[in-house]
Amino acid sequence: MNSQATKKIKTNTSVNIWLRILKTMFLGRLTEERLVRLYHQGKIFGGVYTGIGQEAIGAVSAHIGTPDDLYAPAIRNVTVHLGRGTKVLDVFRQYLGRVTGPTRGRDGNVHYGEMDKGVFAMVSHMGAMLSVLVGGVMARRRLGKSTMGFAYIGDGASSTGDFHEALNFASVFDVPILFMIENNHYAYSTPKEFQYRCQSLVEKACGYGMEGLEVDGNDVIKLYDQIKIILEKIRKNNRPVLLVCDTMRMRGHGEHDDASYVPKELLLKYKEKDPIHLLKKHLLNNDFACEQDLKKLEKECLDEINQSYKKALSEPMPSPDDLLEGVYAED
Ligand SMILES: Cc1ncc(C[n+]2csc(CCOP(=O)(O)OP(=O)(O)O)c2C)c(N)n1
Ligand SMILES: [Mg+2]
Repeated sequence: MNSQATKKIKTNTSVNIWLRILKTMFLGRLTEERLVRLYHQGKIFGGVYTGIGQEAIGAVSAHIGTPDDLYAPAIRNVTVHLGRGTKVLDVFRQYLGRVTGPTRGRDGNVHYGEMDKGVFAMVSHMGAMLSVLVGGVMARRRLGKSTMGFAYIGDGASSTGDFHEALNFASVFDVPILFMIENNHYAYSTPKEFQYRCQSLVEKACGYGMEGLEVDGNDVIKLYDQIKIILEKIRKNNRPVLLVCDTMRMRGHGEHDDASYVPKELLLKYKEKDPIHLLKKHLLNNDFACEQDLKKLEKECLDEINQSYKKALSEPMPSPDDLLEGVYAED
């Protein structure tokens, strides 16, 4: 018998949530790896923009919110959708343009959301979702809910006017939002040195009179502990907070981009800090799980992906007759 199987598995109050986060990261990673293959086989009509290497930020924050909270994911946040309960099946339906999917085949990649799970569909303009989220959180709170918001943006998006307006407005009007910058060092091919001249993006928080913090965005344990503390403060004080998460985009901007402009050493450094690898190591080294458990979990995720892909493929595309339905406001 393998020595791992005989090890006594320990537990603490956080192990269950870490395992749920790991499952979301497995699902996100394996789904996106499949989408990458499908894209290069010419089976996806639109673009494929992945969050491979950045899964932890979305997965941790999705699992930590309450059902009343609102989320505004960006292009790399499949783990926000999956963590809030979207089925892998719906992700494949979306990318394969199926009429059964979240946008009924109107869109073929990231512009989908699930309002019943508190997740906005994104618009592509960098930073534009931030004010939508601020408004959404304010509206829900006026209806008597204790909603707070989770916003995700890139280092590049932090240079936009929309970023400035939304953070300033949220601070002035005490809107409880966790603004997370996923600093993956590149905005398309623009390296961070050409994006900002402050030492760290966290310095921007001070200009809005809000608290700003930095965290390793690939380390689930640190992220979870830090976000938990921040959320308690946000809910208590009704104040927004800026959290800068260091991470790395492990593929090109999209699958049409080979990212040849990114130094190999930088990618190697972050490969060692892969969020899934780090969490698995933590669980195994502390005997919170054994190899077999983790392999089983990963296999279950892969099975779900295989079945979902097959099912989505068997479903119809939208009919040209009603393709404009829902595109323009109806009478
Ligand atoms: C206002 C605006 N300008 C340009 C673009 C084109 N564009 C899409 S993503 C992107 C780079 C985004 O970089 P970053 O914010 O760092 O996010 P990342 O892709 O690294 O996650 C650009 C320039 C856009 N969508 N919106
Ligand atoms: Mg970036």
